[in-house]
Amino acid sequence: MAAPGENLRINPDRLWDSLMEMAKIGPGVAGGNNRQTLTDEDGEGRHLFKRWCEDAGMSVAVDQMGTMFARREGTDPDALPVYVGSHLDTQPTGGKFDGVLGVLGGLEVIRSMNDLGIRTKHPIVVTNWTNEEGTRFAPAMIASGVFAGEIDLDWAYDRTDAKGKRFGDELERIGWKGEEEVGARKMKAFFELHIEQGPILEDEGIDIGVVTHGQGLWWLQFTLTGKDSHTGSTPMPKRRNAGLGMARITELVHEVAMDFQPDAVGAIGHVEVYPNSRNVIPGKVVFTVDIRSPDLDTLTQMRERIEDGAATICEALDIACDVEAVGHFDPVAFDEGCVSAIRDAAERLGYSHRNIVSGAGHDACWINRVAPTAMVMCPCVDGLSHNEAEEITKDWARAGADVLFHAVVETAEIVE
Ligand code: HGY
Ligand code: MN
Ligand code: MN
Repeated sequence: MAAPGENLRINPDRLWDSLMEMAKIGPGVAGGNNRQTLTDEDGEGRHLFKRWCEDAGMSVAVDQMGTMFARREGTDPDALPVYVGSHLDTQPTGGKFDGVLGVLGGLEVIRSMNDLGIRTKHPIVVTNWTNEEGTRFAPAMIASGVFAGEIDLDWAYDRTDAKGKRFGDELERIGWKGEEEVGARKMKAFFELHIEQGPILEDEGIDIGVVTHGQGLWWLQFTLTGKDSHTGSTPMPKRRNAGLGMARITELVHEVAMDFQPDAVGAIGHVEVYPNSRNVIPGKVVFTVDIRSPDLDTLTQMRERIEDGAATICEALDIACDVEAVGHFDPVAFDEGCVSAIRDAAERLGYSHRNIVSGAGHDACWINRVAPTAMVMCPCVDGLSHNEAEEITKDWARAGADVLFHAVVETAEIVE
């Protein structure tokens, strides 16, 4: 029987095998994954995860946003559970580990508890949050946002993808729309294991990122409206070129982010051009500006400068400019008690570690609003993510999951 804080270790081969097994579902075209939310592939991955959880003795519940909760009983059924998890959905050109490591790392904690005969006072719940990526249906972290009471359920159901399909309809179609009220569950704590998705840990040769904060984010969807016309016969002064407006705003976003270095990033990753014909000046473009900063005041100034600058650009080009905020959360400071549990675990297990601010958004950023929350990160090769070439090593996965194991079972209070 393991004693509190004893040198608990997960089974790295079993974790790695499960990661590789899940990666077979929704394969990409270059070795990664395309398992986008609410697709048939997402549904298949959910079924596999559910089967694994049931094989590990857990009961699986699903809420109205499709989020999955796999529960391992504690000795006190009334004690608030400790939650652990992340997301199984991926980018269209995603990697095998973004999100998946956190869900299957949580499952590996349960499997290891079963192997070692560990009992805890508090139940433990492994969670798969629906649509963390926000790539098919904006915004990102939509299900954890509804759970935290920051996003309205019906607004979420009405989100549409590029083909006009509704979130709520697709959730029903794949058979993963649960009955449970979103957010009714109360948590003692939530822990999320995630790859860093940046270069710091690998560059410094450090095993574990103790995530103290997360960047804040705005997703601003711009719709510029000019006039379709012939690229050959329309005189330059008479053009109302929405594409040119987008190009100038793209440059503006980069300049604003560079003005606030090192505490700012900005880019445009989503673009729709209409009519998208080689010999038609685009009369309409729709694109999403993604700006982030760990500092709230910086984030606010960035948004103001970009929206004011875009209005000036569009006025000069005689095109209309509409902006809709389709995603937002403020910078996050994680719970110091949970952060310490992670740092102490890394220390006791002999893993090198450092404090780190998460550049990417995570479900933990919303759950931190409703429960004590913290994250543990492991390195990834070249800091690359949201790319099919995303890679980690088995040792990095082991280190992250070992630390997660300690943080979760100690917070859940091991019972002798
Ligand atoms: O956008 C993000 O930071 C996350 O990968 N969804
Ligand atoms: Mn992720
Ligand atoms: Mn991601």
